[in-house]
Amino acid sequence: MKLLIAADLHLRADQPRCRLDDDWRMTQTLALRQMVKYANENEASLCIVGDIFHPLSGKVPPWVENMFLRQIAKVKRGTFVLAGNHDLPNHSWSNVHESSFGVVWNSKRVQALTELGLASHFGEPFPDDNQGANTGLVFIHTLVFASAKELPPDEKAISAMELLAQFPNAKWIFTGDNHRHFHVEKNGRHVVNPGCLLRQAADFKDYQPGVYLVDLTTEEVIRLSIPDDGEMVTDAYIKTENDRKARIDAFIETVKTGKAITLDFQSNLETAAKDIDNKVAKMINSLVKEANGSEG
Ligand SMILES: [Mn+2]
Repeated sequence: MKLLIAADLHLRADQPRCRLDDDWRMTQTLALRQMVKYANENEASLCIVGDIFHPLSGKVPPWVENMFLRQIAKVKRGTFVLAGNHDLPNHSWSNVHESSFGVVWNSKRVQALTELGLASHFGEPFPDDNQGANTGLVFIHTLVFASAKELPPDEKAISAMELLAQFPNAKWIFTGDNHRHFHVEKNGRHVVNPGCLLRQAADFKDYQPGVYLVDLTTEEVIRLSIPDDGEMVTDAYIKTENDRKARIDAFIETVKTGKAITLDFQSNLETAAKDIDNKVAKMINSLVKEANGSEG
């Protein structure tokens, strides 16, 4: 049996700030199409280990839901899913019918990952009637890193080794949440984390998104790339934000050092407002007006 392991699709209507695509909808459609193509040409079942959709509200517009449903309709050997933290409003399964994941769940185009292995929706306990509990497969949406030295200090993250220790009966553990892919193998046991489907942050510019093809019989694990043009990822918005911060810092510094400052607070503000960006200038002008108003 072969599985195509994907996670963290983060499908969304709004284009991420780091993306320069002319047609964000088409970019997402092509990525989904490639994922489905990989599943079919390898005769694999598609397994999506959480975060199909992006907004933390769990809700995307119908066209995003339909974009996903129309593509997975072509999968020949079944699409299996579980909900990630982005899929459930307030991270609770009790809200599933308020979510876009719920639309997918009720569509009959997907099956539960509990049919293949031990699986639970984000934040939910593993169900008692877990049909696939004894297959040696575990599917879980939780933050895992390949090694202990990569663990961020302040997050609830664990290492692949810790995860293997938590599930001593698992031969394969498939994870979602960490957007950077890895595959760790230890004594014939595996942790496979496919990472994101498309780059959605500037620090992923040099990252190649993809999925894993896993053959449970031969134990072969193959990384397959999802085409995603690195030129479509920019950090320009970060520079713009930094420039803006630098201008505000310069203004504060001017005020602190008293350089070019008169004793008239209002004229100081008006002078300063000329040098800074519109939003702050407007804010200062409205404050000046408010101050004038309160005098009168
Ligand atoms: Mn995610």
